[in-house]
Amino acid sequence: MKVKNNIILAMDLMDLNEALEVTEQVSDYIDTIKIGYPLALSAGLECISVFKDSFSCKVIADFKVADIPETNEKICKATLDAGADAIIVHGFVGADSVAACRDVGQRLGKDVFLLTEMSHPGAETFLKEVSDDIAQIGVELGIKNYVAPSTRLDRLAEIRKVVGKDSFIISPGVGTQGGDPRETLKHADGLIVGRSIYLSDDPKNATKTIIDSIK
Ligand code: NUP
Repeated sequence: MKVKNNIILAMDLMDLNEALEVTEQVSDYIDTIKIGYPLALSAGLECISVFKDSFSCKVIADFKVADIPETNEKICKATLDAGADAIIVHGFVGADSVAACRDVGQRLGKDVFLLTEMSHPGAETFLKEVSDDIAQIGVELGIKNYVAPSTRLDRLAEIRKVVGKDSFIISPGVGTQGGDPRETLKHADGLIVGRSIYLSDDPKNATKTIIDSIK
């Protein structure tokens, strides 16, 4: 996946019109939008195609799919059929569940992102211990796209080592959660940025400031 200016907007505003207005303001700079449960549950799954039609953007559905393989398959199919270009899936559920997502992605010609370690402090309780193994499962399954945290650069660097330089890593936690854009891009290919942009008084300028800081 090619991401303009290496920035993915995490659009977690829950009012569709407001979400579209803010996205419009940054659309010169950003061509990839991540939509998760906050917006999809408030505005409906159709919001994916509304974004795609309005901005000709790529949409990554952040549904952190984490179920048995048969259910994962249904979730991925419904999401990708609704127009999403990619879907984020959890790895802690094991290889069979991830493989089910991978297969739907392959069948529909769409991307599957494997979430390894999460960016929030609570990820240290359980996930941190197993995230290298999760990344390794992804490698064994031939997954090429990963999500790994900008808030713990040592962990991000380690996960990069596991998945290799040819894999594509996008990294949340930049800005509000404390991650630094420039440092993060030493290990990742794309930054996921939400509140620092969509809660800013001037989302366009906030985006430009991040872009200037990573040049
Ligand atoms: O580990 C993760 N951390 C994280 O923040 C995995 C994620 N998918 N996210 C998502 O990235 C989170 O749900 C939100 O949509 C976005 C970060 O937003 P913000 O902290 O920049 O507002």
